[in-house]
Amino acid sequence: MKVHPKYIELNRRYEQLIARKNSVDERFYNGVYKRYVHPVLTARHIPLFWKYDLNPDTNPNFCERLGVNCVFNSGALYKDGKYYLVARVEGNDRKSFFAVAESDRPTEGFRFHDLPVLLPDTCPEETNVYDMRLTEHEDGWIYGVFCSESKDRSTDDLSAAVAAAGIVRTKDLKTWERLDNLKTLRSPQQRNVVLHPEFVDGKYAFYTRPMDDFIDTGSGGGIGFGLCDDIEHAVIDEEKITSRRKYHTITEAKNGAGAVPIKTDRGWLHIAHGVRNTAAGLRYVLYCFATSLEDPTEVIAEPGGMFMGPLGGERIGDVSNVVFTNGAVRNEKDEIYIYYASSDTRLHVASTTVDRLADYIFNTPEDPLRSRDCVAQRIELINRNLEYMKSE
Ligand code: M1P
Repeated sequence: MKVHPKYIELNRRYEQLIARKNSVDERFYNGVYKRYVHPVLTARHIPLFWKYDLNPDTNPNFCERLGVNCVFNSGALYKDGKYYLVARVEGNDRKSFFAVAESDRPTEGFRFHDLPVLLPDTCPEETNVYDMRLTEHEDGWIYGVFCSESKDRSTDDLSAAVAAAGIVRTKDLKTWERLDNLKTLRSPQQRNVVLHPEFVDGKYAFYTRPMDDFIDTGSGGGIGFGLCDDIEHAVIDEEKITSRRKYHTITEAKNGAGAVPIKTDRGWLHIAHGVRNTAAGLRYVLYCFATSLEDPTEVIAEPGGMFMGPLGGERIGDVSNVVFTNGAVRNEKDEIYIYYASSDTRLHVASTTVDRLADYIFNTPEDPLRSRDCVAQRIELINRNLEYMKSE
């Protein structure tokens, strides 16, 4: 093969990037999870042959033909010793698509499969797709539930859009079968829909995020939950709001499910996202809660405030002041890896264990919802510590 000299240089840099070791970022400590120095996926992780025409006869200047802007919100799966990410890749043309990257290590070495995912074209109106959650369901399939976005044709507003939940399934992350989009009879729009990994009352169970509008959730009260009989033509009649948006909290503007919940002896552990408005625009953070094993709609613990917010360089990107997750995995050592994106630009990893995450969720006090009560809560901790320090 005849190659451009620039290709040789860029390919050497690309291979160095994939081989780069990651390490815990020692500047950060909270006892709950570890952050890492390098992101696990960025636009630089995109193979050169996705962007350049490699033939010097047709590309003598070695110009990018199809650029990629960023790689971020990723579904995640741990299977047979391998870590899989189904990332949201956004081309220079603003359209997002899905691509699978894999590694045998959770924090480094992710390499994209040769081809991105070409979804079966069942929705002619669909313009954009993003944020796939991967659920290894007890029925034997791996499901991908994602946002399917179409133009809202009911108005003249050029940027008006409609968000729905698209559903695909696969056994090998290579061949994808498209099912009908989820229909929620009482909510006009949906984003951040997650399929629960087990049947509930013999039915498929979804966490939903009802919205009146594409950006504003409007009367959508928070994270919903609904059951359906037929996953191939999924319809949810009744959505029960299980985790409400609350005034003057991190979920005041939006409250959406994130990663597929992790089952433990003490309950289902959820890592979700909350959004509040600020003078500088929306701020997205992660937060956690646990639901009962007997009834996954019953919240049994919810620490006050955020679990993770954007830090340092994570604050800056195409949509600044955002951390977002749609994928976390647990391995056989009970380690948990949370794949989170910062500012809609790049994908990072944080690590913890089942025990630590449960300790955080069950032993962090709830948000008392008023400044005065927050101070009282903190004084109680301080007084206990002052007493303890005297006793030493
Ligand atoms: O830009 C921040 C996030 O905005 C949307 O999330 P939500 O529906 O909660 O507002 C999504 O577009 C998400 O991909 C994005 O990261």
